[in-house]
Amino acid sequence: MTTPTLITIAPTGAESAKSEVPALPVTLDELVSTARECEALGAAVIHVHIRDAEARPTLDLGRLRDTVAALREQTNLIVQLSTGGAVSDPESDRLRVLDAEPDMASCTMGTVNFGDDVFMNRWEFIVELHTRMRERGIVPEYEIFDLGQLTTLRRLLDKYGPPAGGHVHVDLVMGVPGGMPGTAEALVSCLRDLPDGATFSATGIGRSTIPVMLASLSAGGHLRVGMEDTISYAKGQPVESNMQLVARAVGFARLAQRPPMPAGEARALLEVKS
Ligand code: KMH
Ligand code: ZN
Repeated sequence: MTTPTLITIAPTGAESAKSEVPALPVTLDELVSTARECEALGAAVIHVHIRDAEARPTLDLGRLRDTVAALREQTNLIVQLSTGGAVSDPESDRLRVLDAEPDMASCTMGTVNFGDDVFMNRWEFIVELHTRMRERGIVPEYEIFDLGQLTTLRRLLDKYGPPAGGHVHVDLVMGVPGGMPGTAEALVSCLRDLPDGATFSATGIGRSTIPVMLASLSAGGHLRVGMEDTISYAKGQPVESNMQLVARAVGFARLAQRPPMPAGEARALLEVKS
């Protein structure tokens, strides 16, 4: 039996500037229309970073609430808010993201060098995020930037119990300068340390996008794609839209005989409340 592929779209991120990447969706209208088109192509989850009126990354709670409401109203996608934000965001703002009551939220399992910056995720902060999500029924996606962060995840689950819903889903974010490389070998070495029963998706930053996608499909994993992670479609060819990336992922998934997973099935798999 084939396992369908859960496809997550990460359309915006916090790193690229709209002035340099004009196709980046930064307004609520742009985000919602991107979400609708990606859903029609086969995405089931949307990983959301939002921007302010000047297209700068923001964790403004009012905007986050409006975004969750609009995506719920106009799509059937599972709405996952980023608690990672931008590297400069304080912990208090990142925790407050949960007040927007998304279906899911990201929860990164450790500090990592992030290009020239540092993406800080202290143990106490991780515990606080995990605990608050458990209390509120928000399903985490545990973000793993390096192999040792899977050890942190196992420690977290051992000490503080399973996440809301009980199912553990991780996303391997590969190829960040400072994290694990975006290679098949690195992906395979992560598999051994996944918690029992966990599912995983993977995304490869920049030029590691395609190798990671193919490795994940081969290893029974799922896919995250989008302009948060990839702004070149091929060498010298900027990404035209998030839909272009989802369409490519769907094509690879179908070739692997693992068609896109419908959102309803994804909700059941991830134990997201309907
Ligand atoms: N923007 C990165 C510093 C997440 O969304 O949880 C962190 C990030 C991870 O994107
Ligand atoms: Zn993110």
